[in-house]
Amino acid sequence: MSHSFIAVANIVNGVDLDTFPAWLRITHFINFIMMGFLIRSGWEVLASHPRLYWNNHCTPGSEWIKFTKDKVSTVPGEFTARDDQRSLHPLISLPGRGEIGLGRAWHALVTSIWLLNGFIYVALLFGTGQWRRIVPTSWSIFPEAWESAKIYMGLQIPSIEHFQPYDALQKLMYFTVVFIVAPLMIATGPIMSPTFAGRFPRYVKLFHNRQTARSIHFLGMAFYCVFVVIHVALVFVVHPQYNIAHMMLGENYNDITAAQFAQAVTMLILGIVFAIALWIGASYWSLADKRRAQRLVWGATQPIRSLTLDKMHSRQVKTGTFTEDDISPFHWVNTRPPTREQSEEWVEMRERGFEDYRLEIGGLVEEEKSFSIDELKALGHVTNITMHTCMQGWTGIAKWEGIRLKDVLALVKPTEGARYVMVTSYGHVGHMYDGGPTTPYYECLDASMIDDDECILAWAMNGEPLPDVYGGPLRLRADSQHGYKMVKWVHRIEWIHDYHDVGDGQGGSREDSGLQHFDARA
Ligand SMILES: Nc1nc2c(c(=O)[nH]1)N[C@H]1C(S)=C(S)[C@@H](COP(=O)(O)O)O[C@H]1N2
Ligand SMILES: [Mo]
Repeated sequence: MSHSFIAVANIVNGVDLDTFPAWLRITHFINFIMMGFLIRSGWEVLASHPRLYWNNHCTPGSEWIKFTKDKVSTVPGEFTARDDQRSLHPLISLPGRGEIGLGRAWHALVTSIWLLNGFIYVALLFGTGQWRRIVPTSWSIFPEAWESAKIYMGLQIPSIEHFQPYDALQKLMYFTVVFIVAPLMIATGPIMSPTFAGRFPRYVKLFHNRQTARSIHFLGMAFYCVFVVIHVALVFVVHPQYNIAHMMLGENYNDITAAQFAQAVTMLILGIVFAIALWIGASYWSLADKRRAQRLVWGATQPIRSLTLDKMHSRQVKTGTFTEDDISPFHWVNTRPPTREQSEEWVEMRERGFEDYRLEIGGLVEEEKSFSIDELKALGHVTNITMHTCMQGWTGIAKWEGIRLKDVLALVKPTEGARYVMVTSYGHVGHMYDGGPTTPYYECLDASMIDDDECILAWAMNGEPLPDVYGGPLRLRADSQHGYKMVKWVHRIEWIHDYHDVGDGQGGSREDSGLQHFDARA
């Protein structure tokens, strides 16, 4: 490899493209660290439903790619979405061990930092004229890139003049990374949120549907992984001294001393070790005290959610996003119905066809009340065709019939201090936050959720009485939120003062043991 580079002054329109300014090197390094975090936490989320589709129904067998050999029975409830979850090692995912709640928390936090860093980078790129490095200004970029490609295909290395400032192929690649793939990731990311997807159904349609958006988001990640491998390999294979000197010190190799170059190499090695230590350290830090991680990592992005998602309500019904034709032929089931050990009462009621079921409403109310399904039916009746989004990633569309929660709550008078509504199931949570014996599944709702038009208590699904596996005889549907808020096999509804006083104080079973975050929307 040539050690003496021809010094070419790369001054274009008065902008020096020969040196890398400090801001470029710093944002590049921050981006590198954040990409590692994003990919690792993204894998955590993906592992919780390791299948990708082009259709919203997520019908088993219709995946275009899956990372599991498990066969899914098409008898609902025989093989659940929980059974399908995979747990990854903390060395490769963030945090690992199937902790999807913390994985999502990290993904949100790092996205915020990555976005901020990216905006600063792009602003400075245009502000300083450095954009000429990566934005092609002439169609000749394509034939030039083809020339470079031919050189690489012959296992040769283009001469150094090609890289001043950038080789055409390199320029095209970087342009794609920054101005095509990153915007695509930013555009598809919010669609993963049921709140956002429910609020902006027409926006989702730009990407065909939510699962298409999820698949594109996955492909963007795959692109980045391949890019990083090729990019890093080429940095070290093609004129490495030139690249390392630029990346670390900003200067041309010819302009620095041997000692400075040694310093650049040391900085590079330290930088990489530092990044890897941060990535893996974040996993073990999270797993060492999950409650602390849940509080701090979710907490860091709560102000952003308060200003955005928490203000949104689903408009799936109002806009008629889905019709009878959209109903999913197969709808995933997450947890199985209560067992006799969990609730003798529910099992026996089911044997009697739920004819003596009564919904209890109590807590901080002037007078406790209870209602049979028939009484509820007489009080109100709405039909909602909506898409269910589980935070694991799958979706399903169904027609739900029931009564709006707020109409039921209007039948009791809350007393002073009643602020939240707690919905408790006959069924138990899968595992407890403290590893102890399981207790009934519950979720709390705040004022904005209670007031949501698409928050209903449903007794029928797709025109049939609500089947056992889907929460019969009565379940909650809160379609402005993730599936875990929608308690199945509802036993009791209570007005409470503060969710910190119930369960383990996090706002629901999935918040207590699944490390999700209590807020109205996510
Ligand atoms: N009682 C109870 N309700 C529950 C759950 C649970 O474990 N127990 N899981 C929740 C989650 S995470 C999801 S995604 C939905 C799944 O509803 P489905 O099984 O009807 O598709 O139920 C929610 N309601
Ligand atoms: Mo879920």
